[in-house]
Amino acid sequence: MYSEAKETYARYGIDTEKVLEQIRKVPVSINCWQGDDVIGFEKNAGSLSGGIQTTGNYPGRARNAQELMRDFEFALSFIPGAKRLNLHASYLVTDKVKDRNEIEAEDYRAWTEFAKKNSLGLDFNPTCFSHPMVVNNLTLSSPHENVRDFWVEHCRRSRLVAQFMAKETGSHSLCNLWIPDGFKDTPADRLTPRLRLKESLDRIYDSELDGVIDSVESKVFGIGVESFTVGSSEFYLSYAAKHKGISLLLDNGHYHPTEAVSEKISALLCYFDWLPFHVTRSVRWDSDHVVRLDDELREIAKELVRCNALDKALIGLDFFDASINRITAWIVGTRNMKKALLMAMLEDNATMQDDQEKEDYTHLFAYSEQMKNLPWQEVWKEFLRRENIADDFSWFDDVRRYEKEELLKRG
Ligand code: RNT
Ligand code: ZN
Repeated sequence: MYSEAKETYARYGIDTEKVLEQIRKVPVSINCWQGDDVIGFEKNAGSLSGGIQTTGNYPGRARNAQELMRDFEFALSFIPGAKRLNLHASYLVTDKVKDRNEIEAEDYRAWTEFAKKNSLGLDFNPTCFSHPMVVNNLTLSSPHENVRDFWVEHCRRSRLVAQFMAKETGSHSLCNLWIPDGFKDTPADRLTPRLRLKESLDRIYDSELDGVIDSVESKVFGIGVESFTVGSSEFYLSYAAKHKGISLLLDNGHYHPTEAVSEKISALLCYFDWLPFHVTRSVRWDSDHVVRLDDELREIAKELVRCNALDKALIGLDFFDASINRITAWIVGTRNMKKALLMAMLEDNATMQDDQEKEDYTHLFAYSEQMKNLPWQEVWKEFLRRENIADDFSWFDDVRRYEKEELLKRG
């Protein structure tokens, strides 16, 4: 079946062997927080706040680092190609009681060891939510100096942790900042909080760090902070554009419903060296559903391939669904991202781009629909086989077995 598909693709000028070589190398950074409902391992961990929400109570949530690592490794065994792990500061592994403004590289050594063992790159995020120092939904833009200082310190230390991760793994580390800051109801002053956030960012990003790629993540609204978001799209886009070394992270759940992140990629590519992502799926709001192989996911992947931007893209995932088996969520969500990339690589983009330049929109229209008839599934299955992963649905039985033998025994 694969060799037939290979011949079919060859007739369209696509070398599936080259594509298989290429797809293997594109890393996807898998979010650790799908495994435990964004709770983390702090000694006094509270409930999730910051306007984001995990819903569902499927059994088997990872309750500690050992369980999360075991679950993650198990999920990895069904995901082909290069992988990274995306961690939050709240997933530190230490016996000590440490507040967020006290974290150190050592607190994440268990993760760098884990990453080395599993050939993973590591990405990192300061955790500016689920904490009593989030006062009235504000962190870096708070009117209270002590609140701002606390979170500036946390973010500065987070960047040092990312630097440590980069050094240990020999790969870069994306350090992405997202804060929940906003107001439930219409503010009287939108400017002052934004100026304070700008000042806090300047304190956080006062020097470039080896191996660290810094990014800022904007948002429209959160639950309980519906009327105003300090770190809006225009705010962070401008900040990143004006500050060397800062990138803008695109989370496709963070825009108005008819805005498409796929449409923004080429615009940012004109100006930025790096293009970090939180790929997610929003259903009616920023609901962080598990990524499906849907049209927008495919369009994002197509843009990256067509713009020849795979070496600039830092593809990370951001979903957390507690209503289904969490390992299944990791496997299917990550595979979908990779499938979308593979499908994009298996289109005859050269001919279609040529159509556009020659203004032959009729051929472009018909030919782009014809691309949908090509046997990408056979190439996907070949990809799995070459990675020693079963090419059928049997992985699901393995996950069910793991659920029975491991997850259901957790309290
Ligand atoms: C929230 C942001 C943020 C978080 C994670 C946990 O709306 O998307 O990226 O989801 O950092
Ligand atoms: Zn996000």
